Amino acid sequence: MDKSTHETASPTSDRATREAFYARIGADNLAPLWEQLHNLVTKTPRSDCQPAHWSYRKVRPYLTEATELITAEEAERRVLVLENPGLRGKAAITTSLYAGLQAILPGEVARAHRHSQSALRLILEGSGAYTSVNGEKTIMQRGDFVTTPSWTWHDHGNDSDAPMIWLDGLDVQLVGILDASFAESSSSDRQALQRPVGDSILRYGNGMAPVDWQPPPNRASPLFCYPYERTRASLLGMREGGAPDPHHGYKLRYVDPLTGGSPMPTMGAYAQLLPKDFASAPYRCSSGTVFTVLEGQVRVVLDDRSFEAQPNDVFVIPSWAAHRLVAQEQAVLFSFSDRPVQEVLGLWRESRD
Ligand code: GTQ
Repeated sequence: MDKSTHETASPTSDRATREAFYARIGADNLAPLWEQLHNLVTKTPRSDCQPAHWSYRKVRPYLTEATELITAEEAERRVLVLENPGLRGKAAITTSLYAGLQAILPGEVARAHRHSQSALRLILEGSGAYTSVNGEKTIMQRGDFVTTPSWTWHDHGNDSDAPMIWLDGLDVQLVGILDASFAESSSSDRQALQRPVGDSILRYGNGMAPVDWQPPPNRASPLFCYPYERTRASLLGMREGGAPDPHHGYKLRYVDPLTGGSPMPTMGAYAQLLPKDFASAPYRCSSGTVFTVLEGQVRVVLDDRSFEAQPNDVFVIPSWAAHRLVAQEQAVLFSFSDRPVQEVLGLWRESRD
């Protein structure tokens, strides 16, 4: 073999020559990998998503203003989007997920539609409004976790005498990156009801299932309401039964009772109880995670900042950001993330320091 092929090549071009080359090939839709390799294949996640905190006390008056500005009917969904400060203009709370606060006044209806995006709701304020999913109405109370899986018809209405506010979580960005968004509006405001209130809890929520049940094509749980009463009873019961996990306190994930998987394939949802004076050990995982406080108060401590989260506040921890949770009083947190997606793709990681 020619000896010259083994010699180390010396740099042959200056910056200007290279830039000129990049410009020429750029005109043919080509780009040099070597200029961006280290930004594409990073040693650890490098997210534009920033840690952020929305105080309910601050946001709540804006929701009242929004109800004076536009009707639920005109808006279709009257929502203030929680935009991550590192991702402004993208309607994203993390790189993969969307979150918003939806308000619906007594007598209002948010008309029926369906879309390929999966949605979850966590009820923050009010009681007695409903969401109908695929022909079944669920009456919602504070703390309830409700799903509207991909391509299910859903409409919301408020027959109570007070405003109802909930946190919406959707996989908008995930579906967007896959170019898999489809949506349809119903010709009627309210979908026809096919089953009585509570039917899915009776059929799927008691450790049993209809004898010939088959998994649906959207791969979502047929149970779509998880009442807070039950979640809370489980968390309080666990507290009596043993020591908390040093990183999570007492933490449960919501499941599809028929598969053990997440309620919807694209988003995992969690509830955790932090006992009074609990201070978690540092933790991080590769799923950016959105939290809301259901009870108590939590101090969230990151490397370069910390904040105090009160009931109904929302906060977000980006992928791979180490954090600790400190509870001065007993606290209950709800959270959601893209963890099931990363797990099924073999990507999910955590680090427990
Ligand atoms: O309630 O159907 O926050 O379709 C964003 C998109 C809520 C909903 C949102 C939606 C909904």
